[in-house]
Amino acid sequence: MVLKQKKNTKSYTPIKKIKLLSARITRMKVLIDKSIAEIEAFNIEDLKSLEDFRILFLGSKGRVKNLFGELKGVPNEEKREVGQLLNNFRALAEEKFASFKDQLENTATDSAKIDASRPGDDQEIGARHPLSLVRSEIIDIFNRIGYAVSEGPEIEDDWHNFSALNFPPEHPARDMQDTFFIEKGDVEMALRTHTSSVQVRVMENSKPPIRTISPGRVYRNEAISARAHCFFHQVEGLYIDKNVSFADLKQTLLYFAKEMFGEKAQIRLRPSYFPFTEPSAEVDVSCTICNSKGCNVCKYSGWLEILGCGMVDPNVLDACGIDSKEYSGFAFGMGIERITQLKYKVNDLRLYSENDVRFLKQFTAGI
Ligand code: 2NM
Repeated sequence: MVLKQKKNTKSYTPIKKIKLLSARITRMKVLIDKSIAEIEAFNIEDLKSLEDFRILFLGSKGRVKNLFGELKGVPNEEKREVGQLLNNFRALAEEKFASFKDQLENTATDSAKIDASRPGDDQEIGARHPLSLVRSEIIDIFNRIGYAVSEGPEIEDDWHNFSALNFPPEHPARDMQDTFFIEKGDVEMALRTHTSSVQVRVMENSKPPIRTISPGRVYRNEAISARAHCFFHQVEGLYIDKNVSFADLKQTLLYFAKEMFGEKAQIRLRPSYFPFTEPSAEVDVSCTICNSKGCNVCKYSGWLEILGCGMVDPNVLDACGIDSKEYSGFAFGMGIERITQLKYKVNDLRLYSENDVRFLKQFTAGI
């Protein structure tokens, strides 16, 4: 009988059991719903509350872990449904955590994020180009004695580049082999071969006294080598007033040489020829590399050629509308590459335009 009863009892068991288990599932569903509401209400506002959230829901003793633990007691036929609910619940907690983590890590400025004891990142410092450094230095030196800076176009007409500057029609510089010519409509234009063309404009447009320097890029039709390039940079100077003399020119250039190469620098002038000046001279500075003792840079002469100069030819003054009977002036021109070569011992002109950082970064200290 006992067995029977037992049997009878057993026949009731499934109903009882299902009821019991249903109560268990209902309880889980209630718990999940409660936890979902908790997730939604949880206020994450910094890394600390984010971590609290993680521990409460996703930690090893958190809600997700606990509820998944209870899945073991759920009968197989209901595991699927409850498992689905639990998966959704876990996904909700993970999504909220990831989204706040992302936001906080990208915007956080609080001390939890910034480690003030870390060494700073290295900053790559650019360098000014040596030609630019030397150009600025030349401009500064002449600014100090009252010279203004004038600039003009690189594409010039025949008048400003040649005729006004007393270049005779048959002068070799007017040849295709020496100058780059370009067609502009019907007119033939030249890439300026010197910045004297800028000074023609200054003379045409202003009255003496004139004290100006014209830095800029110029072009010559030359084969490129270590010593020549088809473009380079010049600074030309012009001073026009009443009674300007050759002595004024010499003193101005001596001042320049001492400012540029040091107090010990000396200059010497050798007679020369330029179409726009008469008389003309070439100027050497005492070799700063060997103190004039003789070295391979000055070719054991003790002197280095740095510029050309002269008294502005009266033809040039008159062509530019300045009365050569009332005024006189001097002019000079130097290559920035050449001055830079002497100052920084650059042995190949091509280095200036190749943009090799190993060359350029040697000038960082000049900033
Ligand atoms: C030089 C040498 C000598 C020069 C002449 C002029 C101007 F416009 F007044 F005629 N400007 N620059 C000059 C004179 C340039 O370069 C070697």
